[in-house]
Amino acid sequence: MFKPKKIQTLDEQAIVKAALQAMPQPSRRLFLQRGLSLGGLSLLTGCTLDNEDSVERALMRVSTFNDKVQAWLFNPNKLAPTYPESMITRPFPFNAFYGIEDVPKINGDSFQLEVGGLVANKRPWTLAQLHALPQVSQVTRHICVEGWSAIGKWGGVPFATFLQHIGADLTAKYVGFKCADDYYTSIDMPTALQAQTQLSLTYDGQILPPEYGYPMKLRIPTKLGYKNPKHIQAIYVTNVNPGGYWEDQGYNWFGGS
Ligand SMILES: Nc1nc2c(c(=O)[nH]1)N[C@H]1C(S)=C(S)[C@@H](COP(=O)(O)O)O[C@H]1N2
Ligand SMILES: [Mo]
Repeated sequence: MFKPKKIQTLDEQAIVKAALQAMPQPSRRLFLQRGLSLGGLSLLTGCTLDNEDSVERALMRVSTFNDKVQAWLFNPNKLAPTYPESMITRPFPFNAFYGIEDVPKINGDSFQLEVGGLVANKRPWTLAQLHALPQVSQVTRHICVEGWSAIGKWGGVPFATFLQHIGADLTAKYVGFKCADDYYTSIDMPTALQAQTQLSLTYDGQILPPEYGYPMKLRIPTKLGYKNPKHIQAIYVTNVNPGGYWEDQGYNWFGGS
């Protein structure tokens, strides 16, 4: 969910910039064409913008509206582009909200993936059990909002297969992820079930290295980098939007790429 940073003063430019950031491409283009103004934001949201709270409320409405538009535009049958292995970016970039020296150290032998919420079978999973499920691989492009993208190869279990194994309520709205480094995020169920969404255990044919999310990450080629959680510790199915580490600081929740 969108929580804009506190707006100190009613600085028109800053507000318009925040509204634009909260907007997905098609509406952003429309607004840029029409020259978005505070008046426009006020018309769009039906909010009177006369103090900080009302501006926050208006921005929140824009963002919630965006999530709905993106969810509506999302085509669960459309595949993200795939690439030949010769196009893999080497070395693949590392990114996290901390430096590479602070990557969590996880003991795979004692590791157990927790499963919870609206699922029939809450038994935790060892890595061996996950490796015993059918494995697939993909070469896709990871796009980070910070302005870089890179092609990589991930292998693991189709996430839809995993959700079936745990008896997830597939009519629920969200799947949430808790990570070993205190990162967290959540996705919509249609994206969770999309054919390329993968519970990844390997990178480039090797066990997923620590910096890329050992012991597992969720690879979602239809979503931006911040919606791809690394070092997953717990997965839960819910109808209450769990938000996310960046999403709760203002990044768009749907985060389509
Ligand atoms: N657990 C965890 N997952 C995370 C992050 C993080 O800080 N912690 N950063 C996200 C962001 S913003 C990006 S761009 C990608 C980076 O993944 P990479 O290191 O494999 O390139 O991880 C995403 N998943
Ligand atoms: Mo990112």
